[in-house]
Amino acid sequence: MRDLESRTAERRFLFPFTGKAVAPAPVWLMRQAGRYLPEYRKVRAQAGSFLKLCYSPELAAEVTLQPIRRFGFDAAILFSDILVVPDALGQTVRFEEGEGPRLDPIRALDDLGRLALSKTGAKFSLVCETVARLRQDLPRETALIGFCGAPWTVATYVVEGRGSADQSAARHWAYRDPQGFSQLVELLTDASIEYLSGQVRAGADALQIFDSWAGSLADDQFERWVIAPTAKIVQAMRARHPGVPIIGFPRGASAMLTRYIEATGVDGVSCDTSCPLGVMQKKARSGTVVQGNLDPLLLLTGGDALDRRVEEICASMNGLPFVFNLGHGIVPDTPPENVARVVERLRAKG
Ligand code: 1CP
Repeated sequence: MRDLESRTAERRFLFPFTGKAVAPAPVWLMRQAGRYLPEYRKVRAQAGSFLKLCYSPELAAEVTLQPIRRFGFDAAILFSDILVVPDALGQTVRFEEGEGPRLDPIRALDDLGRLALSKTGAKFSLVCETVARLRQDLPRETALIGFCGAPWTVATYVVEGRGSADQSAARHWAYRDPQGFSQLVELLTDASIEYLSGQVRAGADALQIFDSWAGSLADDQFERWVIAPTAKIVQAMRARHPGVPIIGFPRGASAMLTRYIEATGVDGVSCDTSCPLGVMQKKARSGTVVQGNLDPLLLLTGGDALDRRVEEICASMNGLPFVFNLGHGIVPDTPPENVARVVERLRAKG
């Protein structure tokens, strides 16, 4: 793995991570591959199921490349899903059309025996093969971001068996039986370390840890289930792969952002839509790379409202190490023209 300095020379996305602001700001968007693109829907149909798409290196690489070809983003994000980790560990995961993920729930320590790190090899290898293909097929100037779900967020799906409004099944287990729940979180932490390491060995330039449900925890629980496992992942990655930037996305937890940055050791934070621009600016001034935080709904709205907010975000972060992104993922009804419009406007600022 070449060091950050030499990769940075080719890839603008990495500039902010060496402390340098760059104009125009590098840009990529969460869920930049997906259903809003007709070319994605075509490949998705060809693959048959969502997980087959994730485990087909050729097709997964193709859908990762689609938004790069269309919009020329500064970074590609591996096409996969955070639920690949429990699936590879041995939990049954299905994606129902239009309904989201369904897993056979693990509600207590007795069920945990269904999952094992030793089962992950074959499925993790397929994802790493996608990464290796991508590093060959992507333009030299495009960075490649690998990712995993944070152990807490993945645990909410493992325990609930689906997406939920308040993550109560996982939060309840964590209160009722913290020792048992910590065994699940430790298993997911260890699996995530192996998964991310494999992605870096295969050619990922940077990593993002998605903690979409970080905002549902009380502060003492946040310490134990968000901070501690994330810090362990960051430490392990630093030891194995120094110089690979790590971005955390503790969605819904802006009030805990300072603690999160200090205690986990991440290089960057992806800020959600509700994070005030003033808070992002302050974090960037103190040396953390911030990423964010356009409301994905403005990509549906388009027009002046979209342009104004893009301007506001850029003006607020001007001259600070910053990556332009959304505050959460692109929604399926987004007109691709609005995505093109944002990229054009950002580039015009250069
Ligand atoms: O029908 C389809 O094609 C499935 C839609 C879809 C897509 C395009 C899912 C199902 N996952 C993905 C890809 C995906 N998921 C990526 C690929 C890279 C990119 O950004 O382009 C990434 C990084 C994720 C991460 C992910 N999956 C998160 C974290 C980020 C977030 O959005 O909060 C979460 C929570 C998931 C779970 C998941 N996978 C899919 C859905 C619909 C969901 C949400 C389920 C729910 O809570 O209801």
